[in-house]
Amino acid sequence: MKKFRTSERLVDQLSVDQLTSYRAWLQYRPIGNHAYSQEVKESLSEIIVETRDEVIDRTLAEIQLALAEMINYCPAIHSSAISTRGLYLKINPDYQEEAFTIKTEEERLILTGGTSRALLYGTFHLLRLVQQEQSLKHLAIEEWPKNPIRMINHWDDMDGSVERGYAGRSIFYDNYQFIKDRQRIHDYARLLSSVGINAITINNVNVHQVETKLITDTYLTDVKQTSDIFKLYGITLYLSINYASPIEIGGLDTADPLNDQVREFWKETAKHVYQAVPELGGFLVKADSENRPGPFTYGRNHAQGANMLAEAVEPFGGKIIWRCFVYNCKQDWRDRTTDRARAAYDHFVPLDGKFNDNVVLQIKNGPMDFQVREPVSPLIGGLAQTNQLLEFQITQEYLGQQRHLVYLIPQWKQVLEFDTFAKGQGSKVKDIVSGELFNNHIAGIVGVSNIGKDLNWTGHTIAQLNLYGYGRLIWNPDLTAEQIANEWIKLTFSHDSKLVDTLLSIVMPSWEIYENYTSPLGIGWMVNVNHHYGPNIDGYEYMTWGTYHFADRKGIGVDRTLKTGTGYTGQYYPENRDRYESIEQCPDELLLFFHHVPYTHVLQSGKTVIQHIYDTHFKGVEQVKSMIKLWESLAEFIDTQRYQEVKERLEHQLWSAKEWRDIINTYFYRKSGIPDQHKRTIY
Ligand code: GCV
Repeated sequence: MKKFRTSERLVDQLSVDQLTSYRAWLQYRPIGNHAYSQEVKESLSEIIVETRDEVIDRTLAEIQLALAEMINYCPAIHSSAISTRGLYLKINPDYQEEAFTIKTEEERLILTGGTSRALLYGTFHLLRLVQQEQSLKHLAIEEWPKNPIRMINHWDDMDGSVERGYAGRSIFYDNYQFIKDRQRIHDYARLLSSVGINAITINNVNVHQVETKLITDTYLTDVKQTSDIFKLYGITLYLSINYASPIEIGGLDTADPLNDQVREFWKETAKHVYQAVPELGGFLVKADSENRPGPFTYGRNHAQGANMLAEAVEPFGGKIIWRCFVYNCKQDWRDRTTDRARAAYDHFVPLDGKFNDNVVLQIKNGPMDFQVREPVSPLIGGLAQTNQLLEFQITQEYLGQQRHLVYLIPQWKQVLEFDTFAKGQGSKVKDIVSGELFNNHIAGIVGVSNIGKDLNWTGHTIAQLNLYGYGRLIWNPDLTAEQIANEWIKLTFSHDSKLVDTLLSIVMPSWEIYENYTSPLGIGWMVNVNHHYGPNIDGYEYMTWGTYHFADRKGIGVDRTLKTGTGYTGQYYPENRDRYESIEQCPDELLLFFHHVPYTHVLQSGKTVIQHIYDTHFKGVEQVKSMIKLWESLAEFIDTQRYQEVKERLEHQLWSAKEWRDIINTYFYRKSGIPDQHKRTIY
């Protein structure tokens, strides 16, 4: 048995520590506890499986690999039982497609799934239990995913770069070609399926000239070969397309969705693409957004644009995923009436109910753009008759770009638990995007990838947790952030209680710590233009992007109220509208998103806005210092490579946090003239 199933060449080149980084949460560390190892050997002494297909073959290979590594035992595979023990894999068509149960029945373990994909998920679940040394003696597990679509979007370009990628270059492309050695993709597909991901787009939503040809013969063979790899792991491939393809590759002079030739172009193109890749999930479209083409050019609306494409892919069971990130990126900063936060709702709510059944709208979690703190997009809950997907960003564009340690699940939990009141109290985001509340045909969650060619996939080792956690959370949004981190730590490092507790105390508050030393009270941005890293308070203040803080000598914040502001609060159902509209009731952490207030305004916490800014920024830096101390106390538990890599990033994080602290505090001290009550150093 190979030591680890990745490319031989890669294994040969890697040191033990490097391989450990590469394995991420699929470590399959040898189990030292002899009694437990014996228990596993007995429960899984053989594997009985009646039917075989390519996904089941992967499943079986995974069990054999994992057990060989963890307990030095390789169970035989039989098509019928030859003893009273062992793991029985069964498919039960009465189960939901992706549901599985794992039950201990006498001496045997029965893993039953709706499809072979469910067996794969069940197997990874079981192997997680084994790595965490949990007893297999009385299992009665029932699992099914809350979200039907659990997707990753790659923002990879074919030159090999990754837009907003902080973990190296693309694992798919280099120099406008698909990378021929596809082992990395295999290993990635395996990692994704281990946490239940079932869909992926492999190219950037900003579809440039060359990528437009992904739907042509130039690249379709490569697309098919890539899709075949993901298919082995139950993952459906989608492509991002260029709305202007009829012009760019079809020789037409228009992309008007109501033009017959355009409609014909898309029908023929879809037919051709599906001949090459019959299992393709469909197309993802960013239209009329950030200089991308779209139906607005022709005076058409987004339902007309999306439905035209939907008709083209419909005969092949395809879906059109249509992004709602549509706003005016050429706004005049002098114009206080236009509010970017309003845009998605204003564009799409009037079209509710007008989209075809195989169209699904993809909505970012907040109304702006993945800031450290934003309210939940009012479009979620605002659309009652339209399929929708929620979009998170796993890559940390505005959250420290994988140089800062930030655990994102606590933020996403708040989004999923948010009560929209769309159908009265209890209309939570998690039940809307799962399709349950409005009975949607297509539903689920999408996350923008945080991986690249870096050996540890994510640049920052701890950013592996965000990918792991994303998969686990969208499978079951009721898992707590702490449960997810706890699992990941045990799988990735060890279950020594000091290690687990210490690492938990590092990751759990990390989002709040990042917020403490960066942009305060929901105002967002304050980053450098274009690359979005590091503090630059006025970076976007006089630009066209619609992201302003309006700080002057008296106060700060954007008035988005109905009474005196942009009226954005009116996009929420009354309970939330009234809470956000009122300065007294608006939660402190979102105050500056909704209100323009004087620096002396007293928050619900009892502090003034200015003192809050000073206090959180001084505190944030001290918190990063504590994180470093905690990490240093783990040196003996962690291999040198992962330990050092994280330590170096934490040290950089401290430097960067100090920059943020001093620049923000100094800026607001100079603007307001109000000194810090505690007389700390401000420049
Ligand atoms: C892929 C933000 C990012 C862009 C990204 C865009 C989007 O504006 O900065 O890099 O483009 O969102 O989500 O389409």
